[in-house]
Amino acid sequence: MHRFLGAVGGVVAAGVALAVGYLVADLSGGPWPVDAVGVQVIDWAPGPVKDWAVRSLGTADRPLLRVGICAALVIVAAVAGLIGARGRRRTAVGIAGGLGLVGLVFAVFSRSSAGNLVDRLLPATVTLVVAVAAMWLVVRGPHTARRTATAQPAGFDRRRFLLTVSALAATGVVSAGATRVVGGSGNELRARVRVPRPTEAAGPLRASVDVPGISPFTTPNSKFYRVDTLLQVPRIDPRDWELRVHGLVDKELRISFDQLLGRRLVERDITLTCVSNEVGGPYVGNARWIGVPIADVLREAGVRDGADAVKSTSVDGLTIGTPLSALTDGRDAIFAVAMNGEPLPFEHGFPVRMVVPGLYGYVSATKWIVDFEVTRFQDFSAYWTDRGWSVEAPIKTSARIDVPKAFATVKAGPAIAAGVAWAQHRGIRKVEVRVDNGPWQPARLAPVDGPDTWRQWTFRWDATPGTHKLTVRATDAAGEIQTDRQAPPRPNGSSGLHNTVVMVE
Ligand SMILES: Nc1nc2c(c(=O)[nH]1)N[C@H]1C(S)=C(S)[C@@H](COP(=O)(O)O)O[C@H]1N2
Ligand SMILES: [Mo]
Repeated sequence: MHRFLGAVGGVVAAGVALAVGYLVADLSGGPWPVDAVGVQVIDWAPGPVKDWAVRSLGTADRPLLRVGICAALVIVAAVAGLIGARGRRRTAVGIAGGLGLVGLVFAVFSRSSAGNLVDRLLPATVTLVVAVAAMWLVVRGPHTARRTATAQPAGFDRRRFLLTVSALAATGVVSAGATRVVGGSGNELRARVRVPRPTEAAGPLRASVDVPGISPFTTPNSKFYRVDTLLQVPRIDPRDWELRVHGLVDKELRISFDQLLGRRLVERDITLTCVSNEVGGPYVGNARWIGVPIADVLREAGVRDGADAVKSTSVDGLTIGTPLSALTDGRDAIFAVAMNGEPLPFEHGFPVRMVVPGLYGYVSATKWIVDFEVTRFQDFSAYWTDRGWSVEAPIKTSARIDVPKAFATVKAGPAIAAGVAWAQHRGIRKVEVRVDNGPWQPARLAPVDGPDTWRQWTFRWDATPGTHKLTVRATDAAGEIQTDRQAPPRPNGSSGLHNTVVMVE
């Protein structure tokens, strides 16, 4: 019986350590040891595993990774508690300490949202200390009574054990609760930032097409897709933020957040797309951004001959390589500070990120950017290209059917299909829909201001009873028809036509 209790005690010891560590991580901004391990797992995961995770888990992959690591910990902690209950107390405490040390090592070496070493070490150190102390408190219980001369098994002070474990569990629960109450949501950091008035404001938004189920022209921040490789979102204090511009430039620049806001600011609608988006997938969104033209900054720094790329780095050390030409050819590439009328949400790069029309996010849209180096592609490789994705990745012309949903049931008679199409920085000229194997018929296009956003489309058709397949294709402003050749996201973006099967009755 008390072996089982030992296992329970081990789990509680691990739980309290993780809970207290989480609170410290939240307050300090340093990595929770579980996340430190998780980020390294992400970096080490082979490409196909990552692709699978994105494909089948989507944004649930992050919480699942946390759960997986915690589950592994719980099992080891249970075993440690069990061993401790059988009298090998030092081993049990040693295992707890070993696990804590692993967390500490990963906190030092894996990518992390924390800038300085103290913040980095704090949560893992506290977790380690609590883990060791809690495990010791748990396992000493069964062995308080000395073995008696009659060689009876050690007396087990059940009451004391239960008290200890309850106290530990309560500490864990209180820590978890405290995280919710006093935890740094970081909201005050964003609240202090006033959305700057753009030097060049965008025109009023045209009314979004209003078919139930269609993607609105502007994606609300809360619905905007998120793709990155951190478990803990950085919460950078803008007062500590600085962008270093260096490399093949005449003059190095260091730009503070206030200085950035003091520069010429443009407001633009730009659609972002992730290279991992499958045909018809959700990793695309459109927002109204305010930011500083990157070309202005480059002009001030003075680009030297021979440069053809920029290597940008986010606070956690992740790197992205962008063709210099996309930043200087007149398109609206910006250091964005606002998204849909708000300071950037933390998940989307607060306080500053890059946005470059026409390029997939992994080669252009650096969130939490802190370093901007003008360089040559031959002189570096970036995070994603090290993992098998193409060095250059313009966005492929795509179209998506939002309504009807796949396998929806539709009433016979006049029906409507609707969705979005995008070919950033070229623009969409035409969208066509085909019912079954019929002719391609033009869809109606919503007005847009420019080539850098997606375009909503609607299509009226006469639904006849039976099962039908709707297929959509777009043509970009250069007259290039979207290819029907199917390609997976890797290495430079999916292609193929999106279709939806509907039941008409
Ligand atoms: N620092 C950082 N920036 C990043 C990434 C990342 O993993 N880390 N992912 C990129 C990718 S792959 C995409 S598609 C876009 C997504 O931006 P969003 O999460 O704001 O939609 O951010 C890009 N910027
Ligand atoms: Mo992406």
